Amino acid sequence: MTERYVFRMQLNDGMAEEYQRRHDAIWPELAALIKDAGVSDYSIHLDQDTGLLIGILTRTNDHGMDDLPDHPVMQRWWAHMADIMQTTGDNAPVAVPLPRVFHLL
Ligand code: RM4
Repeated sequence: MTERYVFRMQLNDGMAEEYQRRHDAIWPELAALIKDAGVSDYSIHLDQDTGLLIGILTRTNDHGMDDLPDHPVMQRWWAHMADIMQTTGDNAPVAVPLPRVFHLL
């Protein structure tokens, strides 16, 4: 069984090109880490007016996403991204879950 998981993050002003550039060069070890945690079909969309980032992914019910923040590769990626995103202070991006309010199949 899987579920969709949707969350928001916030990009700093003027950083859209840089954010795109860094994600075009996503580290293979980061992609592998995320996939190995049971995540697939992961997209991030950008509101170019406000810098709002919306992450949308599918994850297995027994996903290991909760362990990712402590992983060295994740920690390194977040340190790499911290200058262009809103963070909680320890490099982790502010990431707020967005509950579903509508679904048409
Ligand atoms: C984002 C942010 C997220 C990560 C993606 C790949 O900018 O760092 O935590 O899952 O990149």
